[in-house]
Order: sequence, then C-alpha cells, then structure tokens
Amino acid sequence: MQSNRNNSLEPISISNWRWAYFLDETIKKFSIFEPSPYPINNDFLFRESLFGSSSNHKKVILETWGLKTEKIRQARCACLQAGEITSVMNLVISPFNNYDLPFFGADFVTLPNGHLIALDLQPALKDDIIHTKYFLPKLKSIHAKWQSKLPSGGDIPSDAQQYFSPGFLWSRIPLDEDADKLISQIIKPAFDEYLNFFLDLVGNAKIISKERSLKLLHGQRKYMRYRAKKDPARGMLRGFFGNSWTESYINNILFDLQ
Ligand code: DBV
Repeated sequence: MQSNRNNSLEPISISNWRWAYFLDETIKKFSIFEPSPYPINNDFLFRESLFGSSSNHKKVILETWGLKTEKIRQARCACLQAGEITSVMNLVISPFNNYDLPFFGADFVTLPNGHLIALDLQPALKDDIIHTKYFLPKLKSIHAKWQSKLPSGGDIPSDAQQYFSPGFLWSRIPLDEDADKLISQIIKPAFDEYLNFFLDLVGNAKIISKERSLKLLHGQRKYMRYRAKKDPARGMLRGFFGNSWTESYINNILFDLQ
C-alpha cells in the first residue's frame, strides 16, 4: 500500500493509533510558529510490513511526521502501530544550537506487557547552570504534580541517567482497566503542560553567543549519538523492517545530528 503523504508535515493516517491525541496537540501548538516540512525521504515517511506466523499474519505501519521552524532545527515523531496492541509514539524536538534550550522528549510505548511513559525536557548541558536555570525550577514543580499520580517507571539504564532532567516523568502502567483512565486523566494534561512550557521557552529564547552556541552543539551531538547508539527500539524495528533500513532510519532521520 502506498502512502499519499508528500511531505513530513502532512497528517499521518494510521487508523486506531493509540497516541493520536498527543501528535494532534503537538501539531496544533506548533501552528503559531509557521512550521515548514522537515526533509524526509519517502522511504522513511511511510513503511508497512507483515509480521507473525504465516497462519496469523499481522500488519505493522510506521509513519514519520516532522517539521522545522525559525528556532527548531527538527521536530519529528516516529509513529508505529503493530497489530492490535503494540503502539509507539517517539517524539523528539531539537532546537537550533544558537538558543539555550533543552530537547523535548516523549517516548510513549504500548507493548503486550504494559504502557511505558517517558516525558522530559532533556538538558543538552546537564551540569551547566546557565543552561538549566531557565527551565529546571518550573519543570520540577510541574513534574511533582504529575509523577505523584502515576506508578513509577522503575530503574532506567544507568548510562542513560545523565540525559534525563530531575523533571523526568517516568511510568510503567499495567494494561488493566485503570490504564486508559490514567492516560486520559493524567498523561494527557501532563503532556500538554510539559509541551506548553517547552514552547513558551522557545517563544522567549534569544540568540546566544557563537562561543556558547558551540558548547550547546557539543552537548546536542553527545545526546544524539547516545540515543542513536542505545535506541531501545532497534531490535523491534530491525525485526519489522530489516537491519539496513533501521540503521539508516535511526542515524539519518531520528537522531540525525551526530
Ligand atoms: N525509543 C526511541 C525510539 C523509539 C523508542 C526512536 C521508534 O528512542 C521506543 C521508537 N522505547 C521504545 C520502545 C521501548 C522503549 C523503552 C519500543 C521498549 C523497549 C522494550 O522494553 O523492549 C526513554 N524508552 C524506553 C526506556 C526508556 C525510554 C528509559 C526503557 C529502558 C529501555 O528499554 O532502554 N528516551 C528514551 C531513552 C532515552 C531517552 C531510552 C535515552 C536517553 O531520552
């Protein structure tokens, strides 16, 4: 089946994709920033495949949405639905390095064993007070409000901890009757508050010095290299779409500033 999307900014069309609300909100909130499409080759805008045993074939669809603006180098979302249950939204918003801004990262994943929710404004320079003072105090108060209403996410890989802020909203939600309620009553308003705060920071951000921009660029590249190297979805994507397509997708589209 062919996709009728001609560029990354056109709406995705995965029917019954669990995370549609969150991408729709992101598109709405970005409309005030005069976005333009992010250049993404057709092979990565839409991909479809079959998986499972020959007697019980299931379909997996992946679509990539993306944009860029005056201050945002790349905002992109990997949107995947595999069969009835497995549903992934991986949204990363990367500002240009001539603004003292963090990344916005949302990893919302439904697997047969439960929902995984990772949401954060991730510092490009975690130990740099000039970089973090703009957003951490308020982010911590937003985080405190929502994290207390969610089950914990448990341990995260030790080498990943340096890439998360103290405002990292992290939860693993079992696939039980309360799950949908937690997503609509807690995750949706939490996501809106995190994204509104991030876009306020973007709106108010001023151009920084050349010297400082280089420092930001260094921090951004380190983050991107780590995420490309340790992408927890690599195995799953390789299973669905093959090794070479997956490596190109991860390194040339999802984490393309290395
Ligand atoms: N994660 C991605 C991309 C995905 C994706 C591009 C296209 O970076 C999905 C899809 N994340 C995804 C899946 C899983 C996770 C897990 C499918 C489940 C893997 C599994 O259980 O089999 C936040 N995502 C995770 C985990 C964390 C994050 C902490 C659990 C730990 C893990 O399994 O590694 N955001 C994610 C992350 C970093 C970040 C790992 C690292 C800095 O910023």
